[in-house]
Amino acid sequence: MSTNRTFTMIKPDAVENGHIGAILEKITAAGFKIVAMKYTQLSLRDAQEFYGVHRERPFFGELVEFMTRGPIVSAILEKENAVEDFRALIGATNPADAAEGTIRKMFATSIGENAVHGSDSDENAAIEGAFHFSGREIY
Ligand code: RTP
Ligand code: MG
Repeated sequence: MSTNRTFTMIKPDAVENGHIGAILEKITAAGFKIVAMKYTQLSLRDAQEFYGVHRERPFFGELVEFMTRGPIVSAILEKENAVEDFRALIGATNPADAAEGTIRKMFATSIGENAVHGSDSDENAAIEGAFHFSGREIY
């Protein structure tokens, strides 16, 4: 398996609840290398574009409002099998269904406010990473 990349955000709920340090610790302890990272806040337009695939879903308005209400940490992570392994590390979308020890089980509060994002494919990881970072911000 070749080393590759995924994209993550620590969402506004986890930032508000003071979990940035604990989540980054879990990520690096699991073997992910941080190759880009920033503390930022999404504009309405950013969030609508980033989650555009969910535009027709009933929770879209709520999702955009949540993702823009405060700062986030966004990062590009590198590891063998990064996308799949990171999805396993964060756990199911709904923390009630997430396995013990996963980031969402530990830090998420609801299906909507679920602490972290993880890309769902190599293709989307590349698109999402490029949405948040220029080439000069990736090391
Ligand atoms: P993400 O994209 O943030 O990593 O989450 P995911 O793949 O596990 O879930 P996805 O289906 O892509 O949904 C994106 C985000 O929308 C919010 N959501 N709310 N209220 C609801 O029923 C509901 N369903 C999804 C969550 O914040 C979810 O992570
Ligand atoms: Mg998703």
